[in-house]
Amino acid sequence: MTSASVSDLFDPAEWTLAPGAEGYTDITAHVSLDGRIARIAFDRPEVRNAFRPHSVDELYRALDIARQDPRIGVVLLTGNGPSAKDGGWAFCSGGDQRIRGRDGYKYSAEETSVQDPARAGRLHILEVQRLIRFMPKVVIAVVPGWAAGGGHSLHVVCDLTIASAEHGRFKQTDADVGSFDAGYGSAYMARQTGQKFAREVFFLAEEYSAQRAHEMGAVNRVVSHESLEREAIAMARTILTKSPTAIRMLKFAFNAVDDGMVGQQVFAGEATRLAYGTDEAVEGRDSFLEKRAPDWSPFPYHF
Ligand code: S0N
Repeated sequence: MTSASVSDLFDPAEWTLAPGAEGYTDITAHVSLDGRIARIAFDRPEVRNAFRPHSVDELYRALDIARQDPRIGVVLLTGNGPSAKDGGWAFCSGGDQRIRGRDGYKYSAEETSVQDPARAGRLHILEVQRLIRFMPKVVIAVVPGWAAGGGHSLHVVCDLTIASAEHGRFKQTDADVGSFDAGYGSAYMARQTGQKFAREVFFLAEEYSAQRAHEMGAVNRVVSHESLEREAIAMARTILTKSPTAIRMLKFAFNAVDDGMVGQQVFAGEATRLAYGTDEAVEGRDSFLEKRAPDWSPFPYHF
């Protein structure tokens, strides 16, 4: 696969194909040569990287493979480009409006050869949002162009966003097309920018430059277009110098305040996993297996 066939910003010297990525049609998935960073990209530049149900299936699969890979610490989510039609760049323009049915996104003959009524109408991009939110790794939205509609929501749910100064554009078109992300896309955005800006972005559906989105608190870094992926990789490399456990616990701690009981569950699950590594937990397990009362005497009530 040549650089040009992936994206003009893609550096083939950095990446190798991710496991299982050979068959993808709507996305591309790569891992860095040392196996520690994943690059997953929408690959429908002719429609500003809009996703159809099949795109979302592939995206979910690629993200889940990255989630389960113990070597990968950071995921870059981006959009390939530019469009061969008009040279336009996009991160993602949300759901493909050409195939939106009355009750969501329909699989049609052009979408898949397998007609599965159980899957019709699923807004399963929300499952992708939750995967990004709950994966114990940092996910960076790398925005080379438009982030619109459901694509805007995806950048919002990512842990960090880096955007192209020249082509990065943000627009929440949901209300223009009778759609609304009433979950993370809006409520979590309000956490980032404050209520006034988030309401403006949704109610006016205007276009914002990367710089303006940065000023609002929705974008971490604005960099030159040509350096976008290099800078994203540099951010990832910095994160990879940190303690994986610290990063994981911090991500879940940042999430927990907005995620209710599920946030508590995710954070607590990690705490429990850490506790299993202590002598105290080993004593609890061993006492059960050895059919004796546990001896907690070596373990303090206060440090
Ligand atoms: C992105 C925009 C602003 C770019 O404008 P620009 O640069 O002028 O390009 P265009 O000429 O408009 O586009 C180039 C070609 O690409 C096609 N195209 C663009 N976006 C889409 C799309 N989303 N679906 C299908 N085709 C698209 C154009 O038609 C054009 O094709 P040609 O050359 O053949 O004419 C601008 O394109 C724009 O506004 N796009 C639409 C953005 C949008 O409204 N997206 C949908 C929003 N809703 C969702 O995403 C719902 C799904 C979802 O994620 C969700 C699920 C559950 C709950 C909530 C949500 C949620 O909304 O977040």
